[in-house]
Order: sequence, then C-alpha cells, then structure tokens
Amino acid sequence: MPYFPNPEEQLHRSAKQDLFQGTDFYAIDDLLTEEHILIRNTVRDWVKRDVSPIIEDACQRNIFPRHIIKGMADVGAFGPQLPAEYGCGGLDYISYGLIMQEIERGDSGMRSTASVQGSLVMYPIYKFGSEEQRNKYLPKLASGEYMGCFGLTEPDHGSNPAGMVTNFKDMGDHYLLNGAKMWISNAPFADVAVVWAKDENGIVRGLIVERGMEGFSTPETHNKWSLRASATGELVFDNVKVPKENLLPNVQGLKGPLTCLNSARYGISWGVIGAAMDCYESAVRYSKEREQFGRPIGGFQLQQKKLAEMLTEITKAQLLCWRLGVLMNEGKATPAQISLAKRNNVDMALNIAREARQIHGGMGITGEYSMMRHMANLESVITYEGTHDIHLLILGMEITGENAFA
Ligand code: TGC
Ligand code: FAD
Repeated sequence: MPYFPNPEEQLHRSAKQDLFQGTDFYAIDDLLTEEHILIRNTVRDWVKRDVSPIIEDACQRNIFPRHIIKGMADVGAFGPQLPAEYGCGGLDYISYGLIMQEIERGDSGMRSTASVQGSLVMYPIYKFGSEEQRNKYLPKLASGEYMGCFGLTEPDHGSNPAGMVTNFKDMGDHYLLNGAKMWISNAPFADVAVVWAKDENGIVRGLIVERGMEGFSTPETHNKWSLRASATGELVFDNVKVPKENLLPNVQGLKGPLTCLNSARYGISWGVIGAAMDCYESAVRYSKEREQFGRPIGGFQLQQKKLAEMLTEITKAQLLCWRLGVLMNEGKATPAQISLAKRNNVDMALNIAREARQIHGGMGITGEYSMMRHMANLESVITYEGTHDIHLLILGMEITGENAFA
C-alpha cells in the first residue's frame, strides 16, 4: 500500500455531489445541544469536502489517504473526549459519538484511524500514563503530528487476549520486549504504539514503543477486501529495548486494555449509524429515481418494507446511542451496556448496507454508490473490538452470572 509518501494529487477527486443530509425521524436533534449540532455539522462539512470525493478511489486502490490526517485533527477527531489542557477537545461523550458517526458516514476506515488514535492510544496514555507521558505525547497525538496504534491482538490470541505471549523482562536500566501483534490498525505508519505485554510475573502491562527503536518493525497486511483505505499491519518486537519511563505506571492486568476498548466500542456504536444512514439515504433517493414496470421502484411494497425497516432500525440505534452517551457522561455506563450497543448497531448497519445494495440492483455493486464499500468495511467492524459472538457472551454473562468463556 503506497500510504507514504501519498501526495494528495495521486487520488482521483470525484465530481459526484455528496447529497447526505442526516436521518432524524424522531427529532433526536432536540436532545442535542447547540454545541453538539455545531460540532456534528463541522465534521459533516469536512467529510463532504475532503473525504467523500477521494474515498472511493482510495479504497479501490487500497491507499490510506494520509493527507487527510491534518483535517481530521483540525475538526477535533483525535481525543475529543480528553481534557483540553493536553491539547485535546475537552468535549463530552455525545460530541465524541457524533464525530465518529460523521467520519464513519464517510468511511469506516477513516473512523478506525480516529478511534485508534483517540480511544486506544491517547486514552490509555491519559488514563494510565504519568504526567510526563501525558505532556510528551498527548498534544502531538491530538494535532496529528504523531500517529499511534494499539497492539493487543496476537496471531494466536484474538478473542482471548489473556493468552498473549508477548512479554518483557526487566534488564535493570531498560525493558527487553519480545513477541508479535497482528491485525493492528495504523501500524504501518504509526509513530508510537501502545503495546500490551506480560511482565516476568505474567501480569499484563502497557508500554509505549516508538518507531525507530531497534528490533521494532511494522510489516503491512496486504490483500484485505475490507477497510481498504485503512492501513493494517503487524507489530514485531525482536529484543526491543524499551526505556523504563515508557511503561504505563497506573494499570496492571487485562482491565487496562479492556478499559480502552470500552471507549472505542462506544465510538463504534455511533460510528456505524453514520454508515447505515449513508446507505439508507442513498436507497431512498434511488428508489424514487429508478423506474421499472413503468413506475419508481419505491412504489413497490417490497421496497417500501426494506426502507421502513431501515428507518426503524436506524432510529432505535440512535436512541440507544444517545442514552448510552448520557450514561457515559455521568460515568455510569457499564461494559455490558457498551457491548449491547456495539453488537446491535454494527449488525444493524451491516444489514442495512446489504438491503440498500439490493435496492440499487446491479448499480449497487459499483463504486458509483457507497453501499458495497460500507458493507465490506462493516465485516471488519463486526469482528474487531470484540466479535459479534463475544459481545453476545459478555451479555450472556451479565444476564445469567455464568461465564461462558471459562
Ligand atoms: P475477564 O477475566 O473477564 O477480565 C479480566 C479483567 O478485566 C476486567 N474487565 C474489564 N475491565 C474494563 N472494561 C471491560 N470491558 C472489562 N472486561 C473485563 C475484569 O474485571 C478483570 O479485572 P480484574 O481486576 O479482576 O483482573 O477476562 P477474560 O480473559 O475472561 O476475557 C473476557 C473477554 C473475552 C470478554 C475479553 O477478553 C474480550 O473482550 N475479548 C475480545 C477481545 C477484543 O475486543 N479485542 C480487541 C482488540 S483491539 C481492536 O480490535 C481495535 S480495532 C480498532 C479500529 O480499527 O477501529
Ligand atoms: P478468533 O478469536 O480466532 O475468533 C474466530 C471466531 O471464533 C469468531 O467468530 C469468534 O466470535 C469465535 N469465538 C472465539 N471465541 C469464542 C467463544 N469463546 N465462544 C464462541 N465463539 C468464539 N486488534 C488490535 O489489537 N488492534 C487493532 O488496531 C486491531 N485492528 C484490527 C483491524 C482489522 C481490519 C481487523 C480485521 C482486526 C483488527 N484487530 C485489532 C483484531 C481484532 O480485534 C480481532 O480480529 C478480533 O478480536 C477477533 O480475533 P481473531 O480474529 O483472532 O478471531
């Protein structure tokens, strides 16, 4: 993937007008503040201007459009929910959700870049890092000067991260890190990696690994059919000497990475509503324009059923997210509540992408429309940050008290 250097002019800018309006059947805007709406509209305008025209070409050609990082930082997509004193947004969780929604409306891969940076790299440094680490990394990550990635998954440990084998030894004046991580978003270009590894007592700890450290490499993962505008790779640690000051001091155990996932999974719950709305609105327009048997296909009951069910599911997902956002703001949201929203909303968006694709007939499989791209992207989204099955089991444990993982 030619993600770097990636001059903007390499990408074809489509002249097709982006007609997205935003779906709001239950006047959910009335539940938002003026600031929320301003933030959402700012990101929506940016996506229309800078993402929509290039995203189809970037995906088709498997290019991460690196030039948009600055714009993403300028609209406040990196760590919007973290304190302003570190150069972050100082916003609430509903603002964060709305930002993710608008970016994923453009493309799930773009939202991935923002989610990883904000929830999986900046958040752990803020929550579990020392004051020195916060001051060193957060302002640069917020501005996009540094990009980060999050290494939890390993080749043999995906759903079960507790089994990880990546480890580090205390060598007196530094740590020696060995192992490998797989399926890591942003890895091929990241400046810093938040890496979860076991210490000599088998306790999971977080380390900040920087590009350029000897023995650290980030080979890219090729031939993806999904998230083609997002760069994915491995993190390989071959006797990497990590300075002691790069250990995150304030967390031990698997709850460290899982706490970060709560924030990222929450963002995904909102993000996928964006992808679903994009597919739904496109299907509504097409159903009014496309005529068969002498009338618009939107006049046929079968197509109306599809559209009515899409609108119903989007509206339910929006209400779910809004309420979850309030609970997040109050510090009351539980991991199981977040699992329910991530699981429900991703599945909802994937179903809508499939149905909307059908409404577009043969045209639906082309890059003229966004559904096929959203559909392929959402196959990753339903797998990462905990698979659809894993979130069901988390809910099952919450309901019954029985742990199906053990
Ligand atoms: P278990 O024994 O249940 O828990 C271990 C410790 O963690 C605590 N805990 C949590 N803490 C905070 N938030 C949560 N959601 C938590 N869930 C559990 C728990 O209380 C315990 O704490 P302590 O103090 O007692 O030690 O753990 P388990 O080994 O049985 O596993 C549980 C399971 C399967 C639910 C969990 O491991 C899991 O969620 N697996 C899915 C893995 C996953 O989501 N990986 C994501 C990788 S990152 C990624 O995909 C990024 S994609 C980004 C993008 O591109 O957008
Ligand atoms: P497995 O865990 O092997 O699961 C395979 C199947 O078995 C799934 O259907 C699963 O639901 C099922 N299964 C597993 N255990 C059980 C069980 N106990 N009961 C019932 N069914 C079960 N990881 C990171 O750390 N950082 C990243 O930035 C990151 N980015 C990613 C980007 C992409 C594009 C993708 C595809 C993945 C990314 N991941 C990342 C990894 C992702 O989190 C894992 O793929 C995911 O957690 C699933 O792990 P796995 O692929 O090993 O599947």
